[in-house]
Amino acid sequence: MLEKLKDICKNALCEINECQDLKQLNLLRVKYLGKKGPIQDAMKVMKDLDKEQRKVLGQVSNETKNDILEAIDAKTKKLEKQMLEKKLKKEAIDVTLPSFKPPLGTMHLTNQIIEEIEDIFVGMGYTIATGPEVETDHYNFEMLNLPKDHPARDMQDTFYITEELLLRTHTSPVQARTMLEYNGVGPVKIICPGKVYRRDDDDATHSHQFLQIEGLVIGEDVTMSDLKGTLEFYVKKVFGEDREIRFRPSFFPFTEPSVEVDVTCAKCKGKGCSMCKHSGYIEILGAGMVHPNVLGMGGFDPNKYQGFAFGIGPERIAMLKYGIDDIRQFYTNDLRFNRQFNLKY
Ligand code: FA5
Repeated sequence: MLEKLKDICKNALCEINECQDLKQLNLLRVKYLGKKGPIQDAMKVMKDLDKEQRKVLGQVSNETKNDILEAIDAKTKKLEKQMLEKKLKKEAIDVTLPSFKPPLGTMHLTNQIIEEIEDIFVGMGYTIATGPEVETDHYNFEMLNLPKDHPARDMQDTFYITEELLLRTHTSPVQARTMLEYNGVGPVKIICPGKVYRRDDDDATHSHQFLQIEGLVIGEDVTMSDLKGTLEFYVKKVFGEDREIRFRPSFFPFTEPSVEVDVTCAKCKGKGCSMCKHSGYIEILGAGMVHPNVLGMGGFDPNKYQGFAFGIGPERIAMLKYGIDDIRQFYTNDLRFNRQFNLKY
């Protein structure tokens, strides 16, 4: 029996030595050390042996098991080391190779045009104000002389979140917020760029989300000619010295008088063509003198202070400046479109 165990051990060590993968090694473990293995089988004669013989057989069978186990453990470590070395060799990186150049992004045209307009107004002494995009009915409408159920609310179809909360339809609520911050003491000279939202159907000139830049000036001697001079300066800076503006009477509940501002057409320079529908002019923004009610609600004494305000649509400015024929181009993120206007960076 002892000879048989010796043979089993010899065979096992030989097979373990030749084994070349971990899966096969595990099968050998089961084969030799499992319940149905040859060592367990050899132990079946135990019951027919006397005490001394049993002791010797038990000792030898334990030694055999330990020898096989040790050989399997040593082989496992060896195979694992070999596998790791193979993997490391395969995945080795040549750190001296030149790396890939990540493609460089560019500033989006809407951001460029906003920066350009901001620079013009900051150069005239304006500071930049901000306000929330999720706005209250109170600031978006009521503080701007648009009480609930006022018919002019229809001019700006609104995304309501609750009855009191909405996505701002214009940047004009920042006028009201700014006035309250100044506690009725002028002068005020701010612009506010930001996103606005309207339930407009998207088409070539309308988007349900677009940008506006609000302007607000309050002082003790502010007149309509200050508004005109400011906008004329701005238009010439953006479009060129040869462009003229004109005021057309309009209506906004928060300004009185109110105007739409047109600029001479880029194509025909005011003579009239198909682009400007033969009027010679293209509309670019809404503006007016701040309504006394709005000044009053904002904490300014309308007998002491006057102000003007305007609301620019920067996408429409960019469209006119760069000949873009569809506002949806700004929001579809076609990189070929975006890359054309990498003017600044
Ligand atoms: C207003 O939103 C006023 N709050 C502007 C204003 C401010 C007037 C201060 C007086 C004093 P209006 O709805 O006309 O006005 O919008 C202003 C500009 O936003 C438009 O001239 C246009 O350039 C742009 N605009 C309006 N609706 C859209 C739209 N759906 N998509 C893209 N641009 C738009």
